[in-house]
Amino acid sequence: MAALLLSSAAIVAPACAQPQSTRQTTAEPRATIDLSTGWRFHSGDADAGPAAPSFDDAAWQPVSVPHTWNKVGTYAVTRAADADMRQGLGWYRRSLTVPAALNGRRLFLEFDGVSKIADVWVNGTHVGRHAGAFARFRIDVTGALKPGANSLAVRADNSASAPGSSTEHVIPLGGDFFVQGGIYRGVRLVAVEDAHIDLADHGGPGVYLHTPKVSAERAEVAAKTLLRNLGTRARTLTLTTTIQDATGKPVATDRVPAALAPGQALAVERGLTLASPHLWQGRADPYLYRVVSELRDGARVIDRQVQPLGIRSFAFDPNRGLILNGKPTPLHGVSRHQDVGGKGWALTPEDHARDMALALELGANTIRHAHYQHAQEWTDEADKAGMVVWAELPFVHEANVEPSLPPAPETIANAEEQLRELIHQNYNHPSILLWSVGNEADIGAAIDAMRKGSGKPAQSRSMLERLDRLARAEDPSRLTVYADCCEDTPSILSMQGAPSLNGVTQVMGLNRYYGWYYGDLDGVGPALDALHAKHPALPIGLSEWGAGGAMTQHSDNPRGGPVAAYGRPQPEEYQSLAIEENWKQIRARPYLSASWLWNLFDFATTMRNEGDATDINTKGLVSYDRKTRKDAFYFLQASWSDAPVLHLNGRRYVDRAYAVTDVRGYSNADRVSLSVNGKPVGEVACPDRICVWPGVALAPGANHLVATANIGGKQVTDALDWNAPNPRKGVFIDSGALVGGTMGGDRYGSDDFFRGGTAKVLAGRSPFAPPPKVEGTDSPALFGSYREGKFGYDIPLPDGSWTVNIASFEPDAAKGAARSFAVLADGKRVIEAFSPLQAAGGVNKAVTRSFQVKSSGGRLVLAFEPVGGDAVVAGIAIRPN
Ligand code: GCB
Repeated sequence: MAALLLSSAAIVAPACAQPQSTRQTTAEPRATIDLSTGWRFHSGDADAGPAAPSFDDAAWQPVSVPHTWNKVGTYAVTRAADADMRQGLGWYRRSLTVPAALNGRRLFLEFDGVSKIADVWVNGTHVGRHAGAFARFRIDVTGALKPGANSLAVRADNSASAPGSSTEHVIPLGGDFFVQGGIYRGVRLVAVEDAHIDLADHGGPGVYLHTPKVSAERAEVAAKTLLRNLGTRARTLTLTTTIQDATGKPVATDRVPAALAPGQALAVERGLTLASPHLWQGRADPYLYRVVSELRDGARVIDRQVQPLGIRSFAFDPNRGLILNGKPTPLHGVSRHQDVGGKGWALTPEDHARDMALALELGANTIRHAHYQHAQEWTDEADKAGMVVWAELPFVHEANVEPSLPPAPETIANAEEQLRELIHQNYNHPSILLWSVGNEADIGAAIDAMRKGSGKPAQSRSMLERLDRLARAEDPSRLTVYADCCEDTPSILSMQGAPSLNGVTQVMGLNRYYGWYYGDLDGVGPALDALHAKHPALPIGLSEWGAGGAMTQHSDNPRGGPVAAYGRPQPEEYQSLAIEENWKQIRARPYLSASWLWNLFDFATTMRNEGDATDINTKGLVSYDRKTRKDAFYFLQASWSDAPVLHLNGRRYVDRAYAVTDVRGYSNADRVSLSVNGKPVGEVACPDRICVWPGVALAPGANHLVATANIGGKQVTDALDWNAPNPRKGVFIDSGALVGGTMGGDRYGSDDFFRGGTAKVLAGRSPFAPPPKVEGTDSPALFGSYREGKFGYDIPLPDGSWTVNIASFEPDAAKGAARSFAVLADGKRVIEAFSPLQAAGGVNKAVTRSFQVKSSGGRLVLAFEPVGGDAVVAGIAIRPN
């Protein structure tokens, strides 16, 4: 809406605005002066009263807004040297020249977002404070500004929310994202007449539109316009409301007299009717009308507001999902956080447009705003794109900075005001169908209890209920939703006895990470079925699902390791597998109204140091800088989009560990052909959009792989280049590991070529505790994971004579005494009964066994057979004799 508001404005800021030019078109009723340039910035508090007009800011840094002082998140296992994680105060100053043409007007400073608390001074006078990082706010500065030059100072405060801190009662109090500081969205001065369309309504536009009755023949449009007269004389005015079609042609008009006494605020409620309305039908047809509201004094327009209007009806059915304008509309999409690598939260309209273009390219038709109010520019994009939007209040993880305590009244009041702002400011976006009043509001107490070993259940319920009631009262035309973390999951957090908050809101959102934080890769379907049966009257949305995808960690077989969460390696191939498997379950459940993959983009969070990144959550389909689409992006694109998709996986896994590997890709073609170095490998079908060429032999050194397909009569290709090792120099397998590595001078690949057994990692006593270290080896990393049970390996190996070295150890004191196993090579027993505990003389001590083999037929088959207990293998090295 900001864009629309600005388009009606006439005073435009010059490129360098200190002092700004005073160009003005007096014909425009509502004038704005853009204040994005000419600021000086100082990080931290400043001693000598920077609010004072006489303060000398010459030494401060010249900046323009949007601006943030933070720089968080890097794809490296250590923090970047130029990372800036400061949480606290940041000062901004600039001068502001009020042109003479604005004499007699009411003047408002309008901020689109200052994080997390803003204090504003004009000419040394404190004119206002706003607590909340995500909403627009306006301050009436008519009395504080004088004609000519003025000084403007803003103090932004993103102090961490801790007991006794300035942000103790300003939500969010927790969460897996970094709250960046600064004036990170637009700022302007707005000038109106004394009598105007209200600017003091929780930052909202003052015009509120909805469509109570919609059919193909007729739509009723309800328009509520808030008028205010701040002047001292009574006014007899007219309010005209005009609906324009997408070409700008008026299609319905309403005119009503509006008498405003001095100081009076008036809500004018009118109904307009449209015959044969063109409906807003999501991505299929996101048709937008505009509503122009004009306040006139006789023939003179004294204020004008322009708002988008999408005409649609909708319902969420517990069994059939979203019904949009009478049509069942299955929703599949993504969540989005608002930060971008290199820019943080300080985004331009172009950044928002590029992000939306990526969501469209993916084939998403719904977006969840994680976990707070997003910029107007972004939500305007969503309206135009036809995305269905879940908009969210930042009530995340806890209701009190001491998670086991009930919410403080100040926190509830702040959350209620942020909710009013969210709803009022976004009311006219047709894309928004759901107001989320929270995300995992009970999890902070569960984590706290887990860390301390005891604790009270979360006390967020009463606050969630209040917020839900408020949202329903503020906007009965939409539905409320909440994202639950844990009900009936095998998550360690649900074990902490947190009572479920499901059933408070009208739609039940479920954040579920099967095959990642807990459970099996195919666990999500049965879990959703059970919750659907338990809450039959509630429509369900899968509000989060996904897995981490580190772009520099790779696996030849992502089934070769256990669930990768909690800081362990998270190769890109595991993310792909988790998304493939979860999606099979999700798409088979038509009762699910929607699913939102977590997340469209990698994002900054100082809670994490995992995968190949520091301060980044790697669950994005696209990298933090938006430059790299991970493999999983193409799987979902092939599943969701109508565009031809053909993608070979593994672009970032160039230096391969094995000379023989499965080649995988994603396509919506019926069949796809592969060639390696110009030689055809074969044509395969791609069931579920997944194309697999098993056991492809690569040439030592460079390999050029080309996939081709015909999709809808169009020839499509994709190609990539890999380097393969020479298998005659040896094969090295890191058993039970999702990611290999170079150990003792040898390049080990991830676990592969195995049959049976279970992959395990050496775990600490809690997800937060470090794992034990295995002694007696130069390569402890090789022992960080292992394969256990009765299992075998069928290893592609050139014919010849080899020495095989098996690395083992005893990970478990309780099982050690009974454990012994035999090793067979090509069916022959080469080791009779091997006890790692006996051989090593203790638990977590490395031990190896070697034997000679002659391979034939291009493979070596190894079997590990329990004699007592389970076999344990940490690594296999095969070297030529
Ligand atoms: C969640 C949270 C989200 C986290 C995500 C994760 O359940 O709602 O804020 O970022 O999981 O990646 O763990």
